[in-house]
Amino acid sequence: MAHWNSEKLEVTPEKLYLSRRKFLAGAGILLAGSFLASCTKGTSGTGLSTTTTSTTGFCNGATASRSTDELGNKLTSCTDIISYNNFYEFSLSKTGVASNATKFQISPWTVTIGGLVNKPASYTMSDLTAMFPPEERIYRMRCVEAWSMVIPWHGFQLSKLIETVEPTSEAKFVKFTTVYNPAQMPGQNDTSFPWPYVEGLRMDEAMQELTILATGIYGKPLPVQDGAPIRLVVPWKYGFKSIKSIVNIDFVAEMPKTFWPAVSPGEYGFYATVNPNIPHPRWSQSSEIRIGQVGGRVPTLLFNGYDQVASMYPGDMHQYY
Ligand SMILES: Nc1nc2c(c(=O)[nH]1)N[C@H]1C(S)=C(S)[C@@H](COP(=O)(O)O)O[C@H]1N2
Ligand SMILES: [Mo]
Repeated sequence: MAHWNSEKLEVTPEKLYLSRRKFLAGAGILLAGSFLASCTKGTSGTGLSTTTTSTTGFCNGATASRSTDELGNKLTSCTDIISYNNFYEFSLSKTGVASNATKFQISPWTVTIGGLVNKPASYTMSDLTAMFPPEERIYRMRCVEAWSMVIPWHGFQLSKLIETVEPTSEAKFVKFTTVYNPAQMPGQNDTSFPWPYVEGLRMDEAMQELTILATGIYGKPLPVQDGAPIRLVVPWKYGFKSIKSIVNIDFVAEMPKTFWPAVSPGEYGFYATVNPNIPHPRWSQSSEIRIGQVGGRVPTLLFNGYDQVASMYPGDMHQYY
């Protein structure tokens, strides 16, 4: 049983979306612009607390240094974080990701860093954790579809990794790519999506001290459903920017073509900064449902409450949606 409030999210229910998509595919008119959001959200009260093989035991001994974030918001439970996910490579259903991810191989894993850098490099996960010992970061995560969590990540500042590869002066953006492995990621066999998932940041956003590469939650190694073994976390942007299971980081001169703007142009922008005053074309962004929290919606904060990033976004905020 879902234990957060059952108030309707202002989005198309997932089942409706899926049947509509099937219909469109059957009719041979699968329009890129017709997809629902990166975080299709059912409201049917399906069981977050249902235990599956893929989540059993994971949360035993989960630890965090505090029980709230810096604004006093309670941490989302470990169980909710690992059983309610967006990861289209495994499933379009939030509660189906974990069970479809059990056979995914995360070892060995190499992250290859290249493009406009003086010192391109390939690092294994043990290289990375040796070079950059993980620290805890408690961040709010706000999905573009108006739900949110408060997550105690473990990881390291992306800026530290960037400094080791020495980007050249031509490098203006950082492009991140998820692994392409259709044999182990069933969703990648759906060729109507432009796999692999790609994301990007402007160089100053990538260097911002809040931006991390996460390798754990609640003091445990990241489970596959949350983006194992390594994923980006950019807390002042909508959740779809925080790309999972990264294998490539490339420094580029032009703004990369990223997954959701490619799938659904006009709906999602490159910047995707959280902004309660700029609605999605189909729903308001002024409030959100905090997963696991009883008692109604909470207001959405500009930059998801991370005001320290404001100076990176001068002028009309519409250009940063
Ligand atoms: N590769 C990849 N990364 C992804 C996604 C995805 O489908 N594939 N979904 C994104 C979206 S829409 C959200 S809201 C967050 C969800 O992260 P979580 O499942 O760990 O809460 O991951 C983001 N990263
Ligand atoms: Mo999302």
